[in-house]
Amino acid sequence: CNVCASAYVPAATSVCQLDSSSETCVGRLLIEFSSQMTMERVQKENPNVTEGGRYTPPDCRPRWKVAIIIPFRHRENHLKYWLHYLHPILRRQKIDYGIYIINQLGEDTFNRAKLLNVGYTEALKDAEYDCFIFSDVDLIPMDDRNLYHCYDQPRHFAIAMDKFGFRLPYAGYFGGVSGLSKKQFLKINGFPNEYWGWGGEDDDIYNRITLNGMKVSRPDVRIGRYRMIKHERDKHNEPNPQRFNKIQNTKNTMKKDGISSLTYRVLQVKRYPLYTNISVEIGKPP
Ligand code: BGN
Repeated sequence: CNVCASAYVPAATSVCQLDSSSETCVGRLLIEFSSQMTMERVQKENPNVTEGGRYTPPDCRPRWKVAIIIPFRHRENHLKYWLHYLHPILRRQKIDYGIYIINQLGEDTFNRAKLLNVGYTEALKDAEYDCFIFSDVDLIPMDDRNLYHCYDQPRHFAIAMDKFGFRLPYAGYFGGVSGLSKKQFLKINGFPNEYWGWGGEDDDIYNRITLNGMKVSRPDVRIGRYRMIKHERDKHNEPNPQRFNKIQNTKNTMKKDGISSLTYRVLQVKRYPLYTNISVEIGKPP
């Protein structure tokens, strides 16, 4: 009936709230990494996730559209656990999201922050995201009240990791899992591209935030708890000896080094059921 169809106006659904329906947050979670995990199992557990790792809550209007960006190389086993735990958590949180794995091709020195800049840029080619959450692949939240969306100020989520005795290792720590709205991200010219190897890039991002008049927002310490999957030190990600110097210079470097100066080459975009995998060449240290 065409007449009926055109006359039908769907009722405006309400803005997502955590107490608004049956499946809601449960609080503290049991997180362990000893059981065998397979991608097939995780796929069966998450039939509502659509191709490329996308999900939208069916019963409410989400405030944010969130791209979750994971810098990656050779951590397939960690990724299975991450997807196994995070998809159900994000669904309970009623987040509208997409998962982007940014895979650094080749064996040159790893560059986490540059991969995060690539993730920001590539995700925006997919959809109009207005919130970006940057997560390491080995960090699993232990409480689903730690909400994966954006806030008035740049957010630091991973504030109480098991390896640091469930507290911040230092007041300005911004590592592990963090989130910025598109506006916040652009205000700091994105992240630095020039930190090759381990360490300091998160401190540089923290500096960018405070130098631009923002401050970091954090969850309650009882809620921002994380388990890290234990692993050996990665190859080709040695501690960067330049990091001590570089973090002293953020004020001078941030204007030219960032999303404004990003160059890279995408070699492959592959959409899997639970995530989108973007393989990139990002060059090597000068
Ligand atoms: C800091 C690192 C961070 C890292 C944390 C936690 C540096 C810069 C020179 C002091 N910063 O020391 O990148 O996330 O430890 O491991 O090394």
